Amino acid sequence: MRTQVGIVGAGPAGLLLSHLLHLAGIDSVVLEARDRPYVEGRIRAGVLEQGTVDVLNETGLGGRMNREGLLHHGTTLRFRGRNHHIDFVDLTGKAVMVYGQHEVVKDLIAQRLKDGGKIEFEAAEVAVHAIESDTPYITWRDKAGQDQRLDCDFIAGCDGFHGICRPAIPTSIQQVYERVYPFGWLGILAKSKPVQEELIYNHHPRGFALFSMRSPEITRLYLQCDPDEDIANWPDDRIWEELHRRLEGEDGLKLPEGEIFQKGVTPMRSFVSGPMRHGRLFLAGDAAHIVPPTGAKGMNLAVADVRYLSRALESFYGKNDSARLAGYSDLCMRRIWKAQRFSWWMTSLLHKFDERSSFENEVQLAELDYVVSSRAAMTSLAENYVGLPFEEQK
Ligand code: RFL
Ligand code: PHB
Repeated sequence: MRTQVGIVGAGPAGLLLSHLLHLAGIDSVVLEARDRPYVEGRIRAGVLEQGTVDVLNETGLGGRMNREGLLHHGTTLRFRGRNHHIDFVDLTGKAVMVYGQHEVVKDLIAQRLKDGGKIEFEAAEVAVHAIESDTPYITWRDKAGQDQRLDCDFIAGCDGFHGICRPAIPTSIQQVYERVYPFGWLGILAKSKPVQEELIYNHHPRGFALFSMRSPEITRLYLQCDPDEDIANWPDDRIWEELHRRLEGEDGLKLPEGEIFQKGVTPMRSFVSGPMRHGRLFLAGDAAHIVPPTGAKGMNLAVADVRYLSRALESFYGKNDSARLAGYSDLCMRRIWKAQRFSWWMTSLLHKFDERSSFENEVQLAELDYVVSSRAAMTSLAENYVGLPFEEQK
């Protein structure tokens, strides 16, 4: 088999890249280790930056998102049992969209298949070869057990944090930056009405909690927990009890309960590996970087990467110009490090750190107080949360 761009991974990065390339007249094939129901049911991110929403709208993918997604004009920081509203639209003129990542993935898969796109699900033992040459190729075993080979001009490694593409880059030229946090998030989906229209980022002496949602009937809730917490230790009653303790307060906020139909624990880390290119292999999304979810940046960064990558490939094929491909990693890194900074800052602002002294805990509360009382500080939070503007590609 032959294509122009071989894409490993059918997450938001790989699927959107394939869609953007198709619109530019560039052929691609996507290879995905899992089956379609698994990929479409994987519950992850929920907040789309304005720039992500724009990309989806501009490329014909906004239909269901605009009907079913929830446009949020602001968010709430909560501490000492009181809500503090941050008005994104007033502060930045922009908003965010609450629309599940798996819904974006469903929309992308439907569109790719409608456009005749090729997605090979259940591709086993995917391996990339000859990435330092002009004739790279990918091998895998298909779901019928047949060995397959895909020859291509370029390979896009969109296979997430645990994928095979990043390890294909020699460690001697890879620079890795990492911070592992001493906690994780226990996340649930529940059939209960959202307690309010906006998300609540809640600081509490027992640990952080986040109230989010997926629809007017479904809430998404998270609790800070140990990174290796065993979900078996968290029967539903215990989860609700802890959520009530952390989220409710003297202002009378009452969290409605409902049937919990999904739960899981995610450890938290910040991770960057660069450069994002080696020879004819380009990394995008979680394959190259991970942020803690507190800033809601992971999927949005994946979208920004492939937006840049598709334009660079367009210049290569359309104008025989490799300059954008050469500049891809540096351009992405500037955005990635700003998102890393913001995600790290939101994480340290809102979580409980056992190693912090009582002095540092008071400084943390003072910072929260400052953020919600200074228009300058709120603007800084808001402009990062709704997403910094895309840089023009030279
Ligand atoms: P993905 O989504 O991990 O997709 C990678 C795909 O590659 C496949 N794969 C392989 N395929 C073939 N061969 C192999 N050897 C393969 N190895 C892996 C995988 O099966 C998968 O289909 O990476 P991508 O596309 O870069 O997308 C990144 C996002 O998924 C991620 O950054 C976000 O989910 C992070 N995130 C959030 N991001 C946001 O923008 N806003 C949020 O509100 C937000 N909340 C979150 C989050 C992530 C969370 N978890 C569970 C990590 C909340 C949570 C709890
Ligand atoms: C979510 O709804 O899953 C969500 C929202 C905001 C975050 C992280 C996750 O910061």
